Amino acid sequence: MSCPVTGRATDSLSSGSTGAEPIVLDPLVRDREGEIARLRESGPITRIDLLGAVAFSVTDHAEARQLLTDPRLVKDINRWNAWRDRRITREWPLIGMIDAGRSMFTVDGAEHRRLRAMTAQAVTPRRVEGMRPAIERITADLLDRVAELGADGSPVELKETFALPLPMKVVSELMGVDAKDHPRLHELYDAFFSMLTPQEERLAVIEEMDVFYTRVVAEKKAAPGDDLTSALILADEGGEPLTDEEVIGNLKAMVAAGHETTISLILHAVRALLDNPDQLALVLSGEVGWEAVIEETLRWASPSTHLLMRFATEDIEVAGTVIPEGEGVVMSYAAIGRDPAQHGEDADRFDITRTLPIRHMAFGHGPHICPGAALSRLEAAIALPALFERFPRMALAVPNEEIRNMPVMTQNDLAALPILIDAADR
Ligand code: STR
Repeated sequence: MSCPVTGRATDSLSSGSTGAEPIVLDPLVRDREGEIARLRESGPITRIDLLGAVAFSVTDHAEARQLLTDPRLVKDINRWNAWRDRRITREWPLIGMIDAGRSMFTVDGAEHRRLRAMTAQAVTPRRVEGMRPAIERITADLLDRVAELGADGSPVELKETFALPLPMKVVSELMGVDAKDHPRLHELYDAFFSMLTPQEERLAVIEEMDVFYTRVVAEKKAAPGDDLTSALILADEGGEPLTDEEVIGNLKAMVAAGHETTISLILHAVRALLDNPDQLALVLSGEVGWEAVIEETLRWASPSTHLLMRFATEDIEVAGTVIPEGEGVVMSYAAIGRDPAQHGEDADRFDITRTLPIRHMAFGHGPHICPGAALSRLEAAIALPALFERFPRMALAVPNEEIRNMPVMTQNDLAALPILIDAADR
């Protein structure tokens, strides 16, 4: 069998790591659970092959926690040997995950603190809480549409109708992106993340996103609004405002992150509850709260499968392995969330009755910890109860095993989630 993306043999996909051979990750994600299990078996630090780029994967909670605060690991792609040697170029399908312009996502140290401070200031708990009415309104409107589509008993595709539009509407409202641009943005992000997109097309997509966000920033400069993009333009933390490139980079990062990851959180929570009716009953009766559902989903079905990438600025020894200077390090959050040393021997099980707080790392750790965590939790805490209150007899419209991941290596992205809004005999 050969890989449809690279044309290379994929026989090693199912055999896992043999000795010093890196684990070859499947760009089509045909067996996500199997891949996580193989990573866990060869952790805590193992080598993975991502479409021809070999990197170190961190699979355990303790090592991840340690490395995420280690200043010897940085985001600067110029510290990557493979990039410096031109073994990896813009032709590599995952390049957009690393070479994403100057933003708080791609810099470290004092520069990072400067870029991040203004965003952190802007995404205050008050501002997030202030989004509540908007999120409630958006949720209610989308649910009306779901009800309409499913009224005749036919299946409704919950990703397209609910989980996908919600986060884009919310993050756009926050950042000041116009609703008329949402359909195109959805297409662009689908093409950006899918490993089936020809690389030439992906580079054109990245270019179009840059043009788009450059225009948004220019418009906000001309006519500032009550949005975070305008706040980033106007902020002058210690007399040093952000450059246009930095504003554009931060805007891009926040829309991409706010959109892609929250879809995943909502869809996986719904899927897991519908696949575990006994647990859903505990939630619907009020015995277990939505917070437990959300935190368990983040742990068990981390929206970020592999976070690319950090680079070793010197040899780093961790858990008996040396990560040599210039090598890339990937945080494999999907595996980290399943670490039995952190979550118990049944870590592979979805179980909302775990004691809170569940100390997962789905939002990362250290200086780059997700600045949007509170917003995504709020979105899920509004969307999930609203959905199940509206459709208490909802059920999966296809067997759970038939639900597929998108051909996306870094994100836990479902292709679709068909549901029946009123399955009398669930
Ligand atoms: C996508 C492309 C882009 O224009 C900017 C960014 C920066 C933020 C990244 C985003 C990326 C991909 C998804 C990420 C997000 C930060 C959090 C999110 C990695 C590269 C996660 O999946 C955790």
